[in-house]
Amino acid sequence: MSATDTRYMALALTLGRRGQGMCWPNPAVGCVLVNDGRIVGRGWTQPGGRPHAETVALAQAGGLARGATAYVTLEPCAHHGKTPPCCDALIAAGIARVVAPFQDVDARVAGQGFEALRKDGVAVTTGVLADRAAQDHAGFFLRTEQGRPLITLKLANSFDGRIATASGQSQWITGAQARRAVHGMRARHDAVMVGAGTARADDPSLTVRDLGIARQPVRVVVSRHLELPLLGQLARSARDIPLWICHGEAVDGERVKAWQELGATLLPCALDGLRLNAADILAQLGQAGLTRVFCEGGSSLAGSLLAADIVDELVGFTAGLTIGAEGLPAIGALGLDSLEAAPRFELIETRAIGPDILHRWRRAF
Ligand code: AOF
Ligand code: ZN
Repeated sequence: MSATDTRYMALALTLGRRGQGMCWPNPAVGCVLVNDGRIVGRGWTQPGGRPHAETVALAQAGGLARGATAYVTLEPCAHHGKTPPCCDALIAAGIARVVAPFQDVDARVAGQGFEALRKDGVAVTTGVLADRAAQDHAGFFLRTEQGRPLITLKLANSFDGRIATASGQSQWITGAQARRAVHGMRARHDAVMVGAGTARADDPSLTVRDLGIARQPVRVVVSRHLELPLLGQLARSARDIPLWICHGEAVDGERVKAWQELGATLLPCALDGLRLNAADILAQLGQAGLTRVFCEGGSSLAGSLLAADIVDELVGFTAGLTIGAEGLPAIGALGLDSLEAAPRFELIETRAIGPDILHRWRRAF
């Protein structure tokens, strides 16, 4: 592995991240073609998952792909899906060498892409920036291997961890810059998820605004009894932007019908005492194809996800005001009996954002 390989792979990873949130259930892959020290093609997985990154980069390079090195952020696919295999396309274009971080976890590929390339005389180097690539593909890996999407839990709260006053006032705790940053984060996820309490209290639209993105994230609302306002923003836009509602199995048939008529997709989930089972919610979302879910609370849903130990990343926006013990806590009861049982996270970033602090944490293993 050389410094040159690392540099071009870093570029391919940056390009691949452009597809995050847009190409589920496929992974967001990046590809850079380099011929004689010159970049001749760049590509990333397109909205909806196709064309694949390599196809885009090869089309750009044309004849200049002959003899080039392809830096791809995942093993090139070997299967005949809706498009022909990328490894065949790389071979046909005369690519001399492929550099990738690791094998694909999709059973249809799983080493067969590398094998086909080597068999045709293409040199293959693996292991380049594998840690970084594993972070970027974490959602795709989790879905493929564990059947659930990656979960980022975002909370915007006061210095003392409150998300509203006792009377429910919450707009606004954090500033405009932090709220804008949230739209950028929503865009990089396949879905934005909230609990029913938040949907009722805030009447959110849960869309990405002012960023000109190719595909809006799915809106997911978790509501055991399907008690959501039929005249709110979510209901009004359910025909245009996907709205999925996770609910308990025994719900009022009229409500089911009303939401279906509005265009929502209903996902029945198993119960866990009085709440929906958090692991089952994620299993349903994984089954439906989601790889990256951005949960924006409220406290009850945040508590369920954390208690089930299925939060992969925490994003906190902390504002310089205090609300006091009577305010609504950001995270509901976890039922811990000792500190050892508390879900722990490792700090990955802190940054001032306007008058607030952004901090990001990743699940400690
Ligand atoms: C690549 N380059 O850009 C992506 C790949 O449904 P299909 O036919 O599009 O295949 C989806 C699978 O292809 C997906 O599960 C993963 O294994 C791979 N994704 N492969 O060579 C790409 N997005
Ligand atoms: Zn492919």
